Amino acid sequence: MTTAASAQIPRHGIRIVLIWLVLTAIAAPLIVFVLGPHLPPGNMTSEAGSQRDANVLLTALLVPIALLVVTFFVYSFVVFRNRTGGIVDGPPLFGDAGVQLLWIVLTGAIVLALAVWGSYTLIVSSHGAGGGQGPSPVDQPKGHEHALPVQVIAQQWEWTFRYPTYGGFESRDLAIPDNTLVAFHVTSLDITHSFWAYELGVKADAVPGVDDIAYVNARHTGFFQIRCAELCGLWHAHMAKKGRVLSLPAFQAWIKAAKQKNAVVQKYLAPYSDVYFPAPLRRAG
Ligand SMILES: [Cu+2]
Repeated sequence: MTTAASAQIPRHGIRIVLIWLVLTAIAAPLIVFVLGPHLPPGNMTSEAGSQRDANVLLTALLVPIALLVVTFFVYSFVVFRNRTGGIVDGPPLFGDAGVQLLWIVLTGAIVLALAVWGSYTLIVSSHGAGGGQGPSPVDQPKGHEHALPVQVIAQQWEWTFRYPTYGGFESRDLAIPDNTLVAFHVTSLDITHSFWAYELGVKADAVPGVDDIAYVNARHTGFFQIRCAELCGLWHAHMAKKGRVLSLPAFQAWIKAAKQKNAVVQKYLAPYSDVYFPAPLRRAG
């Protein structure tokens, strides 16, 4: 490399950093304030809200890194183009200890900080919602002992729901009250499924013989999607329905009507329990 060319390097570096800073200053507020509110899974529950905040932070952190790479490439394509027409090899590069060290320290710090923050969010601030931590989540939300229990039962290929506070009746529809802490007790009758209530920010494994608890506190009324998030056989994709968050009076009215509607099957149901054993197991015994 000629002396003149080497002298140009800091100037190019400063220009790239300046362009990158301007682009980042434009992109960061757009991500946080314009794109952020629309990122999944929304804000229907406090648990979903904390997951959305995680998505906003990750996007806001990753976009400057992507912009730096793109800026460097575009700048290089434009400025360092070979305009002579002939095929000329560029000067050989033999590494740069400073840049390498900076790269390792910076990326290492970002990854470690995200790992610490991600673990904290998963374990503490999301209260085990969707963490699938089994019957005793590492962290439980305040007042969890007074949470409204709703049992979610998966089987090939249907979801049913039981309300132990209201006599343990079983319903094919799911409704929960707003501004109330709800404890989903997710289990399965046959094989492994996964209860994914998208807008609630809940994804909990449904495993036979396991009572998997996930808490949610819905901020407002509305519909939410329920899906099975574990490939569970031929009609896996049919394990989809809509759940509802109702106001407390509407929920109580719904409970009354649903209990009445499902009363005919009540006598065929097993008594309410944390888990149930599927018929083949019972036959084997
Ligand atoms: Cu399933």
